Amino acid sequence: MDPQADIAVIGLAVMGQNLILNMNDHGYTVVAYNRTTSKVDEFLAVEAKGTRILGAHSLAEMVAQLKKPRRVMLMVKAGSAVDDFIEQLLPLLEPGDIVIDGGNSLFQDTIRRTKYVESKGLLYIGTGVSGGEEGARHGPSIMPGGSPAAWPHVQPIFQAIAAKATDPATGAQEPCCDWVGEGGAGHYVKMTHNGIEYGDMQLICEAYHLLKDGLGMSPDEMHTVFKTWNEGELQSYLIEITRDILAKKDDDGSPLVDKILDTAGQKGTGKWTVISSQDLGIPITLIAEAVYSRCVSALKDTRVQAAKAYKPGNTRLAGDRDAWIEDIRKALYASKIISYAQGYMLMRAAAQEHKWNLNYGGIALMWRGGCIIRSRFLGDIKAAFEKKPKLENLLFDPFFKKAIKGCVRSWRKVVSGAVKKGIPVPAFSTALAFFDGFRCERLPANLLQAQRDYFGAHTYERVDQPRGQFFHTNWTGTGGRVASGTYTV
Ligand code: 2AM
Repeated sequence: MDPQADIAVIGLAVMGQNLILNMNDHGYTVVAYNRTTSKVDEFLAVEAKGTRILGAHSLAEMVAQLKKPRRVMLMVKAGSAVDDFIEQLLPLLEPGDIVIDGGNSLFQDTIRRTKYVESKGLLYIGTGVSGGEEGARHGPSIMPGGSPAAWPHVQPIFQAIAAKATDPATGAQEPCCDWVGEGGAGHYVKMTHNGIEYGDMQLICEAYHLLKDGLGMSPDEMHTVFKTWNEGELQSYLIEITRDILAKKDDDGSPLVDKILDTAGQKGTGKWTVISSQDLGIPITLIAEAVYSRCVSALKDTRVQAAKAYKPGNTRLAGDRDAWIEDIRKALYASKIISYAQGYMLMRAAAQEHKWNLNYGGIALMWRGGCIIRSRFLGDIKAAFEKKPKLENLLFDPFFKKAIKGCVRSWRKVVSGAVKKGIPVPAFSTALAFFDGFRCERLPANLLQAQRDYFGAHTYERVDQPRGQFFHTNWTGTGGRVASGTYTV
């Protein structure tokens, strides 16, 4: 029998299964394989029953069912499982065949694997897939990168199964999937997406904390606030689920959210984003605070002790409640703009470092639907890059400039109010501190350079001399004349 499958998917955990079912819905014939082959039989007998989905009990059997060029997508645990499968697949595939990794791989691994697979004459794609189980089943956001020559062969499948979102420029429905760039670009953009997701979630949690402890609101009252917010410029999936979470009752009829232990977990993509920002020297302070806030939350037992040692005082914010709610909304909106501006600064720096030609508006459109950070706001970002593809910083776009200016009074009121009352707002306040630093023409780093030169002869540049000339001062009269030379880490 002639090979009839359009694509193979390896890995039958929930994401893999749902992607297969989604591909099947769009008319593609998929062959499914899993290390534990009993899962193939279970899948074919239950979830895939009555579909055209095929199964295989060995990689050779799987490959034999594929049309050429063969497309093999891995939906397995990130890490060594991906490398192991690549090794097993290479002898079974031919030049021109395509290996796709749809897991949450570290972008450096994807850079390495792209080079390795290409060196064997095959093509490689490392792709972010966002949207959780539901997204995978009915339309995820897909962010592919790797070997450019592979893209035309997977584009029809990926764009068919991806979520669709309205392009604000044309009003047309566009797939939330487009080619991101070479090597690890797709996984880098997915990683940044996850970092931004950490930031968005932390911002919402801080708003919730202020409404709860600052204004004494009940979950039902907060449900109404989030419902209203979701009808305006904050409209997004995360605000929407927060609205619904606040309305959810436990079996005894009390709000479920109040019963949930306040310790957050993490799987590491937020951390990777922050590590990459440190490598590139880009201040993504909001995502960093979001990661650290999860770490603080994890110190539950220590916090319980500390709460006894440093008893919090009255946390109620004085003044008109409705005015505070609107101020908190604006502080959240402004902080969110800062977070996305920082995320885009990071992607821009990574693109420069790795020579990726990223399409920033296209990325916003990919995130506009299907994924966890999907929002109306991303349409505004797309529009900003549409107007000016080479926009240096989101904060210079007229729409966002106006938005920030319209929020700044409320933002300061909320951050200072929270500080006075002892309600922690690390993401709101770091966003404001970044904004104030970003728009500060003369920071105190002149003093810092003087300190560095004082103790380490690290030299400094002068305001009255051209850039690139370095000076050293013998500050104490006892040091030598020799500078240690300039270096940047
Ligand atoms: P399994 O069902 O045989 O455990 C999510 O964990 C998916 O990744 C599952 O399909 C799982 O296969 C697969 N997976 C995890 N680690 C693996 C490994 N080291 N080798 C092959 N597949 C692996």
